Amino acid sequence: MRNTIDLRSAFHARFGYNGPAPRVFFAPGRVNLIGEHTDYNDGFVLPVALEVGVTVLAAPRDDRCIRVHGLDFDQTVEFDLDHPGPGQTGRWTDYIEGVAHMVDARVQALRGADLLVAGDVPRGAGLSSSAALEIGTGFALLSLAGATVDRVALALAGQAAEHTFVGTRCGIMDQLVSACARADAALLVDCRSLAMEAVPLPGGPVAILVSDTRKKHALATSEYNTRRAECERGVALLRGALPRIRALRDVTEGAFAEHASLLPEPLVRRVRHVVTENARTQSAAEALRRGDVAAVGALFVASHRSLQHDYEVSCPELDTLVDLADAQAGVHGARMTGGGFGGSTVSLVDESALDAVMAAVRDGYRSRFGVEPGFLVTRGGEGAREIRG
Ligand code: GAF
Repeated sequence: MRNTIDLRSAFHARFGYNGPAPRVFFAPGRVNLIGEHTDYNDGFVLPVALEVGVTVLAAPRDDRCIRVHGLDFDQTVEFDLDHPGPGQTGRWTDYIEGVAHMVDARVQALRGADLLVAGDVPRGAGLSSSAALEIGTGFALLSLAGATVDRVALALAGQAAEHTFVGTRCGIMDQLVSACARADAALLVDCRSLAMEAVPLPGGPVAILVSDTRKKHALATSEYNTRRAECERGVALLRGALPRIRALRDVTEGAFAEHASLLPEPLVRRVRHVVTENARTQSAAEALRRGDVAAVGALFVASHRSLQHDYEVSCPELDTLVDLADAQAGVHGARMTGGGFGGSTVSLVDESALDAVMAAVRDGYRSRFGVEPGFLVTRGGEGAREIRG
């Protein structure tokens, strides 16, 4: 989280503000342990909130205008809650304007506000700085309006904002973990019922290492929407033999094996990824509950190969980080995390081996791509909250 003393003085300077101290809110980014591209198939995911995220300073206004200053972009933008813009401008403010309108539509009583937002999630690393922006600003606006923050409803508002104002047909994982995560735990989410379980992380001797390719995921939005459409087409074709299925979540590994011939290339591989990834995610949650880190690591490795060859959302940079990590002593397993086409990997690493693993991965990656990867170690952060004092 950014230093709130610095942010308060930036708030006063930017808005020429002399009222009572602005309130401070924080929402985290995330790293997904396993369950990739399963959320929009009504499946299971197992993400962890990070300790880094987006900090929002907020003071109410007497009108219905939202004035927002992005410290990282050095840009101030204004919009009016009563006259929504068209959205999809491609600017960072689409997320904020989108969530403000979605939240306003639900509670009907938002006040205008001055907002200052500042992040410390590495940008473009696929760690959901956008979901943190949506959840942090939505949380702030609801709190200023005196409304009770229903965290699941807030996550759904963030997802709706992304569909409408940004144009990505994302699932619910990123917003839900940013809003609802518990410290030191992964969040097992059933993305159909939205039932959640905090599964304690091994902690102590095992760390979660995030390695950033520093490659921007340029194709992410168009390819993401294509994958989602392929899954929907897969469901439609499988319904010929399995009329009761509503989503790929309803297809068991046995049913898939029996009816795979109904699916042409590449749909057969797309569906195989989702069906097997759902099973892996539930197995990983079970293994985590019994503290079996080796079993979780083996599932990471299988998940990555499935994303690489069947779902085809990896890239040479992600594959290299995974292969380098998997070759090191003390690494239980590594995989790409998030939407893919760049972004980051996640590895389970013995605490005692962390420095050696980072050094070996850094050297190997730099000698192939000429850039150093970024690293971040997390113990599992907490969901969105107001920071008092
Ligand atoms: C992105 C999306 F926003 C998530 O909803 C999820 O689908 C993820 O890609 C892939 O698992 O982060």
